[in-house]
Amino acid sequence: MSRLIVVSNRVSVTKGRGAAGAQGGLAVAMNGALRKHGGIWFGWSGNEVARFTGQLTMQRADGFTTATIDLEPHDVDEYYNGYANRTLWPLFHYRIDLAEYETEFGRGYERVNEQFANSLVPLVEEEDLVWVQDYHFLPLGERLRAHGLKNRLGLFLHIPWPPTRLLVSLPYHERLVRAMLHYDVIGFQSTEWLESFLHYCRKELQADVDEDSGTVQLDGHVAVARAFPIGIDYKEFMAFRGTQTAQRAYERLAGSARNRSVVIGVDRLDYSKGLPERIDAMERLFTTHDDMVNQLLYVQIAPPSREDVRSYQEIRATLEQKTGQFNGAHSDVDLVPIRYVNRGFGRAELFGFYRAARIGLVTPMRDGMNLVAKEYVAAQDPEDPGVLILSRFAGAAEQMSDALLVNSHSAEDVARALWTALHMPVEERRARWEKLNAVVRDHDVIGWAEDFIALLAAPPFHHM
Ligand code: GDG
Repeated sequence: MSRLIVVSNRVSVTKGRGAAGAQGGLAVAMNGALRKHGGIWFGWSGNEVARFTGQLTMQRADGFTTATIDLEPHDVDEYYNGYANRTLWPLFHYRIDLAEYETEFGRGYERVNEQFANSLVPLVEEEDLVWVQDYHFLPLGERLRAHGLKNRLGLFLHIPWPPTRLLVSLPYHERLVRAMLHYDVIGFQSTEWLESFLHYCRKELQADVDEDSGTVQLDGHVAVARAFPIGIDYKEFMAFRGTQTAQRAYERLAGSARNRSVVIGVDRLDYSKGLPERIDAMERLFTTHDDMVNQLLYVQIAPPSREDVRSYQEIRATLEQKTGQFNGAHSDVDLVPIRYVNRGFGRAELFGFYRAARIGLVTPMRDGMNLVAKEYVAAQDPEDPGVLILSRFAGAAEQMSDALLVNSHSAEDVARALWTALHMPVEERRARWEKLNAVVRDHDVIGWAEDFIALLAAPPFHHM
């Protein structure tokens, strides 16, 4: 079996499956795959140094090695806060109004990709499989080839792929996508993103595209693009069931709701997640139906993220203002309808909160997949499950058609779904939940990683 080299912006070692760990599914999946295959997890240390040296910090983890490098502050600004989070993230989430096109960001991004390639190449052995994660490293495959690497190179994109008409607004978009085609395997979360990518390659690059196999040929390179919908670590998550921490969290939320039905949202504080729009939907529901304040409690957990980026500071201010206004208008002396919580919780606690909620409100404006939808389903009581309201603009909607699928842009539509969910009979809730749960259970993150690695290891080489 070939060794595995994983590359991602940050590296995260878990203490083994089922540990109380605060890490998400991706860390668990990468740790699992690396333990199985042996190899190296390579990324940025998270540290800044005055002068870039490319020096590697190697550490032995359980069954594999981590290798990290430090970056200079202006690299972090231009590559990470800049090109990754102020250019690509908004553009790929269809927010060209927020995308910032700065030459310096692009230069920093290319520079850091080159630094990564430089430091990584000496670590790679002949038969190793190299698996690169996400939008931070779209051109890394091409950089590695430029250093003469002949290994199998794979890329998985965790976020959406934008429509061609939006992508062409990015300066040097052709160069970026051409560079991507040096990977052998390119994975997307859903067939929608995959199709957008293939469309771009055909239309803008005049590549030879075979839609059925996902094969893209250009200048003698052959890349295979496929959808690999990511999942949660179902077993790890289910291990929280019946734990004291989960039970206590459940009781704390259910008890304090005082007979109101709990609606829960759990999201990084990000403009792609549709958080202000949720309050608009609540507003619609509360103004069209009397007495909602006695029936619904909406709990939104929203740990801040990317606080150095202005659009994130703005979305936070907007949300604070809207929540305050809503609560001011609809509260009573002894009842507040929205609890907006600006911090993170442990995963066991999240399990308890999900279970206490009659409705899971997952309404991003755009999302690669969305794992909260899957966690919410997994945490439900099979006898008395809650209802998932899911945006049709999340990658997860392709697999989770038994949720109440909504247009997250329409306050009316989301308000209607909230009403329907609140009144849904237990038989229908069970029937929907059983199908959703089967999807979440049978397509977990372990299988996702295995499927990707199998394709990366399988097809013949085409390099010239
Ligand atoms: C990207 C893509 C894709 C949230 N709050 C807390 C907490 N979380 C955890 C959730 C969930 C994870 O963070 C969020 O995952 P999502 O999938 O919802 O979203 P992104 O962070 O935007 O992730 C996304 C994903 O990559 C994987 O490919 O699905 O589309 O955007 O696991 O539970 N975890 C803890 N406390 C919190 O307060 N412990």
